[in-house]
Amino acid sequence: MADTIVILTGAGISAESGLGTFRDTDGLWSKVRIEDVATPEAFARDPARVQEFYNMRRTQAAGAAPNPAHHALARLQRDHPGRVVIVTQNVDGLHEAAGATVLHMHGALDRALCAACGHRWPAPAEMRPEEPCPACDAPAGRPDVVWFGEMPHHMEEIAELLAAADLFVAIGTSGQVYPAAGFVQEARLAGVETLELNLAESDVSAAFDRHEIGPASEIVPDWVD
Ligand code: BJW
Repeated sequence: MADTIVILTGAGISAESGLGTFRDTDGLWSKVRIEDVATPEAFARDPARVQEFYNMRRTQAAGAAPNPAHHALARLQRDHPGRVVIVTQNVDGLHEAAGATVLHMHGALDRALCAACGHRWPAPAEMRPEEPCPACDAPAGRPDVVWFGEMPHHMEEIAELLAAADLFVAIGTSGQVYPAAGFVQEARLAGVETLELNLAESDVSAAFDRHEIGPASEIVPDWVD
């Protein structure tokens, strides 16, 4: 095994747990418009619509269980302490449910964030349009997720981890959303080996040294074991 591995996961790793992806046929963005639910402007315009969308997603995630791909990554991390970093764009919590520790670039469905004071707290199952902040009492509670135009989390830490890694692996992500889509280039510039695991070729497959095609529940355990 490579000395240190940085693994980036996307919606594809949770597809076989029953959670829809965003851009596949029948994906979430074919049913709702990004501009209606996944931007700060959408929340300012219609908080009820946005909370309803994320309440639905929170319910779905709470009813989902990790699949063999999540379990395989948790096993890899446990068997190689300090050498496997998992960065996820997913907000579903299935990596943690499998026992892994992950960096959440795009936030988490089970947390709420106060748009007025920045306080974070565990999200109730059903957030209200004017969810009160427990710290400052402003009716400004929103899902603690990263919308378009907002800065993803842990960016400096991820850049340092990528530059110091021996292997970068992207699993189940379409490579259409930045900055995560640029990690493969960052890794290559730093001389890091790159591997993509995906159900199909993605927009950025050609940028990887190697890629394996297949469902995550099969190709991730195969790669780990
Ligand atoms: C399987 C499978 C199976 C299926 N097994 N595989 C540079 C150029 C152009 C634009 C930009 C740029 N830099 C930034 C931008 C703007 C924008 C952007 O990228 N736009 C593009 C659309 C062009 N980026 C941003 O706005 C980001 N912020 C930012 O850059 O900030 C900079 C800044 C600077 C200064 C001040 C302020 C800011 C933020 C992006 C936030 C994305 N948010 C979302 C929603 C999160 C909450 C939620 O979940 O609702 O994140 S959008 C959505 O896309 C979600 C995902 O994490 C993200 C990525 O999607 P993912 O995971 O790749 O899923 P899919 O559906 O696209 O792909 C699924 C894949 O799985 C496919 O490849 C399948 O084949 C595969 N698959 N089944 C294996 N069984």
